[in-house]
Amino acid sequence: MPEGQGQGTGEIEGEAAIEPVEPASAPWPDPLSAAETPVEGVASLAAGVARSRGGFVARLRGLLGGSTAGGPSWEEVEEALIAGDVGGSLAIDIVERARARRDPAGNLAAVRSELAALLVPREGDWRPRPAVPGQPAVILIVGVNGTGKTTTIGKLASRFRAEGMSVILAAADTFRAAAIEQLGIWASRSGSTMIAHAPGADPGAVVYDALDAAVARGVDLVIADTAGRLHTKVNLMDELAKVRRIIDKRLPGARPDVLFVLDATTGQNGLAQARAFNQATGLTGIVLTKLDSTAKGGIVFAIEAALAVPVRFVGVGEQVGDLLPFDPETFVAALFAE
Ligand SMILES: Nc1nc2c(ncn2[C@@H]2O[C@H](COP(=O)(O)OP(=O)(O)OP(=O)(O)O)[C@@H](O)[C@H]2O)c(=O)[nH]1
Ligand SMILES: [Mg+2]
Repeated sequence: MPEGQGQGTGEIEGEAAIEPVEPASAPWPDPLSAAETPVEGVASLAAGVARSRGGFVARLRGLLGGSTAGGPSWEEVEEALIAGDVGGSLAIDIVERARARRDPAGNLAAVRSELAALLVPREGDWRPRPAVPGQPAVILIVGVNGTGKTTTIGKLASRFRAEGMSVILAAADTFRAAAIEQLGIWASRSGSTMIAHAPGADPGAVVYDALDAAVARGVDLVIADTAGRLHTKVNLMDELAKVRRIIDKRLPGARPDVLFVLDATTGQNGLAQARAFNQATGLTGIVLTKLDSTAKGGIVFAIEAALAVPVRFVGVGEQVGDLLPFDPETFVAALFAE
């Protein structure tokens, strides 16, 4: 463990010699202090999808928006959808159905409606809930390397702390000491507690201990970080499946949320990733990060259509406030706003 591990972090616990930095007199920070934590850079969805709106959607508008004397070039519409990461076969389907609609509101409206229809219905205002009353709610965060998992956990912890929930962060990315430190900083910022073991420890054991601690203290929510891994590495995917099973073992019937964190700039490979993680862990939701950095927001439609798993949040920046709940109608409206 490097010298100074945990400095400036929240309460840190674990069997493997990570000492609490400041033994807190109260088990939880005053909720007021969490409420006072500035939620910087609160971003709007419209700003977050600005690149996509100016990118593939602007191209669609150019092709379909104006007078369509002689009819639009549907082939180019298909190309624009593919360029926006909607995916090849889906683009063909959308064009076919949009043409068949003969929408009195116009061809752009037809394509917009077909895209919107791909998004899976969901209850609004999602938040983690325990399946068994009295148990903590559990969120397991998974994804390939560098997609924004740990940052998303920090944003989620801040959000739910501000709503008055008590939160434990499980540092189950034991691959690097720096990963534990990074999570510790987010624990401190959000007024959460981190449960960590030493680097190299068994991630399942970290999650098990975090759940134990949550049950013992009546904590509302446990969010587990995991190491980024390539979806093609069988042994690493097996390890993740094991972590998932450990949650069931410690909290039978818990039905944890498993959120797959996808970097929106990844392109169609994101679909293959999502399928592999879904197979290993049974995804219940998706967080699409870095939407601010891409003009290809069409991946949202591709992934929901392929997996029937809802996008729960989108990341639109690096600050704590840059995580927005995903609502299909608002998303489509923001994309197609003039
Ligand atoms: N622009 C932008 N950057 C983001 C967003 N989310 C995360 N990032 C950045 O992406 C980088 C990687 O974020 P991490 O949270 O460390 O990613 P990770 O998935 O935990 O990485 P590993 O643990 O190494 O697999 C950081 O520089 C983050 O600030 C987002 O929504 N928008
Ligand atoms: Mg990480």
